[in-house]
Amino acid sequence: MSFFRGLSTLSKLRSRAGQQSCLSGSVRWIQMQSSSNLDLRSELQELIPEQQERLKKIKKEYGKVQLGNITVDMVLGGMRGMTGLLWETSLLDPDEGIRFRGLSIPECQKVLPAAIPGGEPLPEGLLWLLLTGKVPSKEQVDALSAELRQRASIPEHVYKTIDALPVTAHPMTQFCTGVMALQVQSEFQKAYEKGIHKSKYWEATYEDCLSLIAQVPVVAAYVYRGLMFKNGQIIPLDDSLDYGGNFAQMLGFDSPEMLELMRLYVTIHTDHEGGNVSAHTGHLVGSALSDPYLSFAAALNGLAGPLHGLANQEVLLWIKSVVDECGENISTEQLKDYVWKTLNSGKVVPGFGHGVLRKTDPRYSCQREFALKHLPNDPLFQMVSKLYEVVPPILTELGKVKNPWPNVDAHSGVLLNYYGLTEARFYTVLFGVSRSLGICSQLIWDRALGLPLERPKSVTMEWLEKFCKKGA
Ligand code: AMX
Repeated sequence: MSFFRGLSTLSKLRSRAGQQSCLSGSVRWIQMQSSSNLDLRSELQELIPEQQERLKKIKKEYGKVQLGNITVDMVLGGMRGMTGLLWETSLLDPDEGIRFRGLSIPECQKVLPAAIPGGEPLPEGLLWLLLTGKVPSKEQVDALSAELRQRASIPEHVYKTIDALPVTAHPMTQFCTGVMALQVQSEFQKAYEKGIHKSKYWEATYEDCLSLIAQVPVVAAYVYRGLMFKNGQIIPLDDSLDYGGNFAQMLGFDSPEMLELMRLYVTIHTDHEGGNVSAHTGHLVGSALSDPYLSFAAALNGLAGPLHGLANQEVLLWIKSVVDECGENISTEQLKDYVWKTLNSGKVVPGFGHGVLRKTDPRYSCQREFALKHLPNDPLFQMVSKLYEVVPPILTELGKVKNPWPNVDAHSGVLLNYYGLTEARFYTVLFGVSRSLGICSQLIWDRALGLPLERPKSVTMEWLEKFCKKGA
């Protein structure tokens, strides 16, 4: 059945949620046998053999088909534009933005189950979609929420390990240390030591991934509520709440709007195909059969870089520095001057630009929609709107920036700040919690499909010079 010719189709699909699959391509759905599995693992168990066969067929029939030419620019340019990875859970189009198993963000907002009528999608629903390619029913999502709550307990040593760090350690350092401390419970590692057969790798990986996804919000909340920001006043998990809602309340926020924001936030930050630093790192480390905790901790270290996930922190700090210096009622001309001042001091404008996207990031747009609905008069939101007008022409004028438009990080901080989560240095941890859903989903498929150790060839400058002269 062909799909996505208009959002009107989506309302029809809602009633059939749980009966369709978009596994067969990024913008095509195929009819699947209806499934009544409430258990995600059983659902996967059914899907894996067919996807293994599919991969075998692709290898056999198309193994020698060329996907493009590798140029010296690509090698020197951080592999931009070089197709070199298999990543099943999402696909990024430079103009249109991300699709999760074929579904754009607005489409996910329409079809994924929500906590309240017409509300934001539940991240558990997106996890189900990423893993199975199917839109889950509300019952399936509720069962998954309950499973995640059951898996969320944290061994005491994890807290002690975090506490051993200086109070001033960056929240991402604390968070990543917590994830590393969780690693001692890895089922995959234990099973591997016992000599598990490779056909069973995915099962132990699944166990670790579901536990990790369940545990990271608790660890993140511990970091937030710790001595750095909230004097160690820890708030326990609420057994009646979903994943995103629970995360917000463990952080100390219980307004219905903040719960909705967190559901949206966690949903949209999960996955952005495979080549970005955090996703690629998780996949690369996982390819050595490092367990999901090791792989995800590595991914977090990449996310902590200012050109990647740390940009959300940088954006709010930058916006606040504009307000400190020029006030909330800054004129357009003054704002332009401030942007130029930033650029002339050799810095980037955080929250703008992208390695793949060439238009406004739909993750930015849906946060803007949220802001227009809930906080249209917030002065910092108005500053973000003004930046949307001011920054792209300036970056275009620079002449070298390939994408002058805002990315996901240009918006998230002002929303969080509005609801009282004002500590910008914590923002990348939120991004990290969400990324666990995407990176872990792909790790499970990496193991299920038996994807190999990643090992691209590298060369030296001397090699390049000799090779190119020979060819010239
Ligand atoms: N401000 C100033 N200069 C920028 C810029 C920005 N927002 N975006 C790109 N440029 C510059 C680059 O630094 C580069 O300059 P150089 O040639 O002197 O080194 C030049 O423009 C070309 O870069 P590009 O090909 O357009 O981008 P890229 O793929 O190399 O980098 C990114 C992409 C995101 C790192 C870059 O746009 C950037 O630094 N943006 C600001 C930081 C940011 O918002 N990061 C978050 C991205 C989303 C995410 O991962 N969470």
